[in-house]
Amino acid sequence: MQYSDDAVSLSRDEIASVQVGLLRETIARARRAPAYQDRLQGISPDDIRSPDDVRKLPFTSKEDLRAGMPCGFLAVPMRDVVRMHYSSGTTGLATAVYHTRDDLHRWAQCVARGMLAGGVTDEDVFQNMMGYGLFTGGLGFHYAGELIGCMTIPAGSGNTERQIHLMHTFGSSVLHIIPSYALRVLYVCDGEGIDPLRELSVRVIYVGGEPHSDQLCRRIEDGFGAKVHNCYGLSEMCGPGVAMECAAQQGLHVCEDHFLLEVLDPDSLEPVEPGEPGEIVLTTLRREAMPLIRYRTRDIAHVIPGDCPCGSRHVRVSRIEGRTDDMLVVKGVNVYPMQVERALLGIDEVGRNYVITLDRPADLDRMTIAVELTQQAFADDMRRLNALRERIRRRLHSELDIGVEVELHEPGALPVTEGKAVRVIDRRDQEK
Ligand code: DLL
Repeated sequence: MQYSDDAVSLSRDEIASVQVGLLRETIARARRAPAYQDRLQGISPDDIRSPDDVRKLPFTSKEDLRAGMPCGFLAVPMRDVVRMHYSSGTTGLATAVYHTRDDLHRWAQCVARGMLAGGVTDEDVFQNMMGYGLFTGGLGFHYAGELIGCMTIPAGSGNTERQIHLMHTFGSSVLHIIPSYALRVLYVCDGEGIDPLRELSVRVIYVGGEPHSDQLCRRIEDGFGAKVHNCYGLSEMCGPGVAMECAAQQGLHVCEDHFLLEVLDPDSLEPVEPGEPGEIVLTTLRREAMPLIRYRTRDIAHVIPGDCPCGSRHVRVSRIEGRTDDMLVVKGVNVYPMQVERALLGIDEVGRNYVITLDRPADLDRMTIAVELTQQAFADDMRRLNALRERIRRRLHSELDIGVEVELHEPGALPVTEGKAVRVIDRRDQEK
């Protein structure tokens, strides 16, 4: 029988009432963790009468998790823990996240909900091209694929030729992959003379785990002839599956019966209006081993106002627009790496990879953007290459409001990672 999920059809009122009940339980459970005993003093589950009452609770930060390592946030006896993951997130020292058996099952349900919303069924062959191991990307989707009943191929990341061979041989129809790595796969297909549109059967691709632009998703869609769905998550909540894009591709639905979302101004910590960007702050509603209250993700996104045509009333968020900690201040101007990607990938001649380097010669900030071109563009004569460099430079200038240096490279020249891409090298501190 096809796996299904009733919670997806909850009304707004039902979601609010489920959240109040679960938030009360979460407070009671979190109190068992040493790190929350003091913080939650004086707060009673009865103080929660609406989801907005979450604002009566204290925040939790990555620094708090680090200070509580290894077991300060553990709310169950260790014998109830069946797995741990270990995450550095995007920056900094790693922290442990623990799961009970039920936590793992509910995590699989969240991811499965998103996969169903993208049209995945038990007839699909699902190739999971994310790292298995301490990183949550691989195992997080693996059990969801099996829950739905897909033939699930635990391909892991890397070994691109073998990945393509698997897709070809087993007719993989659904992929889960880091977005920058998806472009690499297309590049290798090209080199091997494989046309993904004719020779592969991919129809749905889940991407996530790192910031990426709409333009990048459209390139992956065109390359594979498939629909790309964005999936957001972080190890501290579980991993992938906190919010996923449905077939309408108009934002990511948060699993609101598992996570309570706030979008706050990162300075005032007051809620922003729907449509306005702010920091995503999340409270787990069902997690047993490690409930987290008002966890400050540092990810920036906005709530998408209005109803989604897919029918789900679970709130939608935009793609991640940046992080409060990846903002670069260059020549006094705030710059997010995502703006660079957006500008570059709107240019046809630009290939699949770019790297931003910052240094400070003669005490002045300099931003250099190394860009790989497509094979065809790179083969052009010097005059046309110079004109192209100037066009890219101007495009970046108007997007970022600062002058930048542009270097053009041949395809494959810049370093690639099979995990999360490293896009920014900031050498300014070393030059003080
Ligand atoms: O990256 C979980 C995940 C794996 C999500 C696979 C989706 C797919 P962490 O390693 O703890 O967990 O890193 C979490 O990655 O706070 C974001 O900054 C970033 N991130 C995750 N998904 C997206 C996305 C996993 N779809 C951190 N878009 C988060 C942009 C993302 N950034």
